[in-house]
Amino acid sequence: MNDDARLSLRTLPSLRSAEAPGYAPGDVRIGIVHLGIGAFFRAHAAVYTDDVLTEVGGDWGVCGVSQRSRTVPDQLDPQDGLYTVLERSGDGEPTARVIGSVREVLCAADEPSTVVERIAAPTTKLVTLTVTEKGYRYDPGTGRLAMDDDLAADLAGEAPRTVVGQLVRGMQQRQRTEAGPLTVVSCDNLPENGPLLAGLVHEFIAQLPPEEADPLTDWVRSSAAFPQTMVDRIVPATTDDDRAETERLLGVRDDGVVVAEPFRQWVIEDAFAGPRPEWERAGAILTDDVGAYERVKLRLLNGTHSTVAYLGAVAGYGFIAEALADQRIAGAARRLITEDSTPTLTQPPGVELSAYGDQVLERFSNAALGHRTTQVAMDGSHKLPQRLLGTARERLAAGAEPRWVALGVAAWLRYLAGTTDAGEPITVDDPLAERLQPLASADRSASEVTEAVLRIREVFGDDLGEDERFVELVTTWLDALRRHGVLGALEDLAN
Ligand code: CS2
Repeated sequence: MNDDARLSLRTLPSLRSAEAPGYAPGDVRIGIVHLGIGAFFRAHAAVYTDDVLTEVGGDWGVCGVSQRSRTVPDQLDPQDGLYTVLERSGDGEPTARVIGSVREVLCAADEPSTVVERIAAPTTKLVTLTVTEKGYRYDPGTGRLAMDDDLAADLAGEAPRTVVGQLVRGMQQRQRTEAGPLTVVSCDNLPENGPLLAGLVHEFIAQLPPEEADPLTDWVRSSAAFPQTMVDRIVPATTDDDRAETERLLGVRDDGVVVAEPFRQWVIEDAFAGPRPEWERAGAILTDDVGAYERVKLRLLNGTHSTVAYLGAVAGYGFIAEALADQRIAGAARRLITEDSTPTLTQPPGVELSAYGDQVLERFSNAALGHRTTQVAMDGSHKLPQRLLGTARERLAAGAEPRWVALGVAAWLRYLAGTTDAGEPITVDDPLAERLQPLASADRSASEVTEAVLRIREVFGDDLGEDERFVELVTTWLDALRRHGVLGALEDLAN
């Protein structure tokens, strides 16, 4: 059924006031498989690829894969893969840009074999991923696979249900059919995301029978690449108001609209196994040293983001911008950036760290985004290690006291207790919630909570829970947050 009231290739020519793709999406063949077709990818790498298709064309269409949910396939299938990026700068009208780079959307849970076939197709040159930190099924404390029933089933040869299983079975089919090299591009906020994923792939392969493992190990080493990347764009969850605004701008309904800030950055290690889109034409930075950019982003942006999210949520602020408008929380964020995180960083080419920190706080203050504290607060057990705890270790090793990192950790512990300062319930969304919440209960003393949670190796490793200085810093903050509330504990920070 042709729905003239909905975004599609048919209604694309009649858009009211939106930027349409500068090419014919229906003519573009798939060259990229993306695992994890959530909002971030659709507002980030899919946009860079859309720019390249507009500028120089190429068979860089994307087959997007949702792991379990049918939400995005059901949103985009009737729209021929088209969707809008609604850009909200906070200064005046939002802008709408229709993206055409996504050419197919699959739900892996419904058709796991099709996912393997797409990865194995000779026309597929890259697999990109945004599956969130927990999607790698790894132990943040060791960087190794956290074996579970799904991984075990994938190893046993069932149709793969995990990202690593899908990658390995797709590579195995490429190796057997001589489909050519493949570059696997992790776009998740993980330290050394490419090498981490390569390690998980090799660890999975090593557990296969030798007759499978040996040829596949050789193929991965000779024909696959796992470049490291840093990705950056704030992409809040889409609301009904966003959808209504988009329909007003387009003149047709778009069920798949995603919202984003104007800022975007993509830094990619220039290490590919085969052809790739010329993403540098869209502003991506190709470099041999992603590490410096990655550490700056994970620590200055994401570490501050998580700290503001936990302080804000417990203080009763629903939005990041709202929390940062409170000078007590803004004061803590500035001190985290200048006193703890920045001293552990080196300046990547073209980046001035204090200006970067100011820009981060300015981006967070964009109230038009409606970025919720709870969205940033989720999955803290998988986020804190790379966002705050690396900074803590390096400051402690330098003989300094990471007071503001300790505040961020204490705010997370207070958040895990499951209530705001006003006693409102907080729903803790975290893969380790069942283990963490009893340990962080308000019925236990601040020192009991701190000592118990900092001994969770998957999050804090074997060292931070044994470092008396750090335990004391976190305990003191947690006690203050409990006694005085967030805003009371930070009273003297407003400047
Ligand atoms: C945020 C990130 O939700 C979160 O954890 O800190 O998604 C953040 O918005 C992006 O990394 C910005 O590039």
